[in-house]
Amino acid sequence: MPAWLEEIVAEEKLLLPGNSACAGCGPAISIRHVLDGLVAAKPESKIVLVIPSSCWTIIAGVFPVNAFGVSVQLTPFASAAAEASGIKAALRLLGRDDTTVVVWGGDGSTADIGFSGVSAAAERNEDIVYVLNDNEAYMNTGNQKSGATPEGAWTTTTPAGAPRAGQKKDIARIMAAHGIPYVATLALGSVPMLRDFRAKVTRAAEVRGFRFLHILSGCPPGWRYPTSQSTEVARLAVESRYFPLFECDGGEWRITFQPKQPLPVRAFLETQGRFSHLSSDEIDSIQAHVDERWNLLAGLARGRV
Ligand SMILES: Cc1ncc(C[n+]2csc(CCOP(=O)(O)OP(=O)(O)O)c2C)c(N)n1
Ligand SMILES: [Mg+2]
Repeated sequence: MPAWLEEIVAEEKLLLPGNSACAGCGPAISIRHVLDGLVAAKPESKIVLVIPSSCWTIIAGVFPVNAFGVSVQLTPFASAAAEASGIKAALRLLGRDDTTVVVWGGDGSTADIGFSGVSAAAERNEDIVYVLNDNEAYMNTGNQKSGATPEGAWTTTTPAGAPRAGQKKDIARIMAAHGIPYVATLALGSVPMLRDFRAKVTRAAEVRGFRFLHILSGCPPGWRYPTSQSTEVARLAVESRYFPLFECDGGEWRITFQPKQPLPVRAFLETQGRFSHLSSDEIDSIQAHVDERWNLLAGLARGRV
């Protein structure tokens, strides 16, 4: 095992055992690598985690129980970014500016209900790390469609007979358009992707100002795949270019993971029951949109890999 991976395996894990995440929860793996990655990058810094309403309100637990080895503040959807901004300002006044304030927000809260607050905090360039934990629907309340739900997906509000029309909101590009210092997309599907993931968390720890990390993580009950498959589904999302890994660092775009031989998007869609109703024509249309988005990104990155 390479030394960097041995160090990661040996880390003290800040998502504690015995928490109430579902079996195979993709975001549970992701949050461990966000928190532990921030600590590895800046061991002297404390972390305050701000969590708007989501599955993670439940997983975090009810006071005095806490599923994390860091301080946690639970908050309504719309106020997470404002609350994180206020916590950071208060810590600064107390002389504890080295504390990293992290929002862990779902796609419903970030892309939809809390978006005005997220956009305002980005526009003010608040010194916080905002993580979008994207499982592509309002999962805690039983899988309702959000702005981040992909085209064609089944949810309880977009049933198989009338699945999600229109396309997933391009939230990372929307955030980059705010001119913030750092935006990146992350997914955990393989060892090289873990390395890419951790490099982006390290970069987020180094940069000052508003940092936005968009993580795609699968939800076994919501996406309808077996609990053992979260990592494989994330790998297929990236290898098929359904979810490209890139960053926009100081305004410079770079594709950070180039699939050697891109898989057809069908390989990703086929792993999940939420897409099982799709016809070949519908899958072709999704493929065309995947290719369009990739070409747009490649244009922004202008060959930077
Ligand atoms: C204003 C408001 N509307 C509805 C709810 C009910 N609610 C709690 S969690 C949740 C789902 C959140 O979805 P998302 O942000 O994607 O996070 P996930 O549950 O998928 O992790 C909803 C709708 C709420 N808490 N507040
Ligand atoms: Mg969600």
